[in-house]
Amino acid sequence: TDATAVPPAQKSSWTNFIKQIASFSGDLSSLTAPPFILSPVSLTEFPAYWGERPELFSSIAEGVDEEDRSVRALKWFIATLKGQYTSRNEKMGSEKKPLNPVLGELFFGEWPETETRGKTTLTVEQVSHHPPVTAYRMYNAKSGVELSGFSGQKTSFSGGSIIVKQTGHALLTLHGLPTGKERYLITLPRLRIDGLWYGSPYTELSDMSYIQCENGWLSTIEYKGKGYFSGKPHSFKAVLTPPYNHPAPEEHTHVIEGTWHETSAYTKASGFQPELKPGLGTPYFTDVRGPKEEITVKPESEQSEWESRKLWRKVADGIKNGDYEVASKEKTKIETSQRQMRKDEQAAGTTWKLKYFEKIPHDEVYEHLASMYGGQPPTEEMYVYIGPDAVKD
Ligand code: CLR
Repeated sequence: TDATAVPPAQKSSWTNFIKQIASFSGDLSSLTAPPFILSPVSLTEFPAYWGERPELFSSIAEGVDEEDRSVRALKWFIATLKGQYTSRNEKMGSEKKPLNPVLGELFFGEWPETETRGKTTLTVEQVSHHPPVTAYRMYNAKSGVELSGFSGQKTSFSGGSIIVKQTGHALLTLHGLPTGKERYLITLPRLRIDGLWYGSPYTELSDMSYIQCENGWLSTIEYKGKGYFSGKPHSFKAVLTPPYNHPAPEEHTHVIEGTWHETSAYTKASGFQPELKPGLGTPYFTDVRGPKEEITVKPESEQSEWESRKLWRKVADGIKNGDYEVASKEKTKIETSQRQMRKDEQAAGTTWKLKYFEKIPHDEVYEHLASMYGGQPPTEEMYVYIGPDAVKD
């Protein structure tokens, strides 16, 4: 096959890169990729995808009961997938290799307050360099909706595709409901990076992910690509089921099908929210064909040296301008200074101190919620947000 999207001068280096990937499993970030596939954006910016539908996020707390809030949590989650998994293709022509964050790298931003919603803020910190792990916290004080979590990847190669198992989880907490707080565990789908031979990688999702509310409502989301149940790429089917002791489970089971990058709709009429019945009222459960709202970030002149865009500016400019010599020289500078910091720490018998998060080896909330649907792994670590506006309740 001809790697049509690969610039002629980079063909052999692309073939080499693919071969490296194929004979390798673990942390892709350390592999050297040809310039055409490099993205000028660091992985610390990726948690911003969670916030690009700010109205859907803050309005989760407006649900009238547990069922309504679970529906809203599912709707917001599905609506973030397009940004998470197809936006590089839209912006840069294909999936690309993001910049590999340094330990301690930070990313901040917000979605400003409007008439219909309060301000949502995002704090991201790179909490491990090898393997890369990113911790994040997103918070809307007005509605009391908070998302916190961490993200890592385990990669392998199979049938010509990169398989990415996401590690980590997210917790969605609704603070200050009349009934107290309500927590949801969100797990993450598996990725398959296809299109490698052609030099135009794209992401498809597979397997399942879950949104388990502590009051028993559970969304099970199944992902399929081309050639599976709908034959369309980026397809999913989500089933929201009530707690085991619910008096009318059948009428309160919600089934939604569609594509996460375009539209989805109820395929089984639910007794609840009759306006969402197929063919009635609002036709779609999610419709993300319209624009999303990107995060607002302070100008670099006001950022610290540790903030992602400022830290990587020269590398990013090199990549964008096609000046890969500059990009690689600047990248080496950053890496050398990181190595020196690690050496100095070792000599002094200290370790790097996280600024906004604290690592806990076992997350009891995760354990409790994962046990409700038999989620794996049975236990997991967590990075708890300890910034100035941490919510204590
Ligand atoms: C990071 C966490 C986000 C969702 C997300 C989307 C795309 C993923 C990314 C995560 C991790 C890094 C990733 C990327 C797609 C490609 C890239 C797996 C999971 C790898 C490292 C790059 C492979 C290189 C090819 C493009 C050649 O919430």
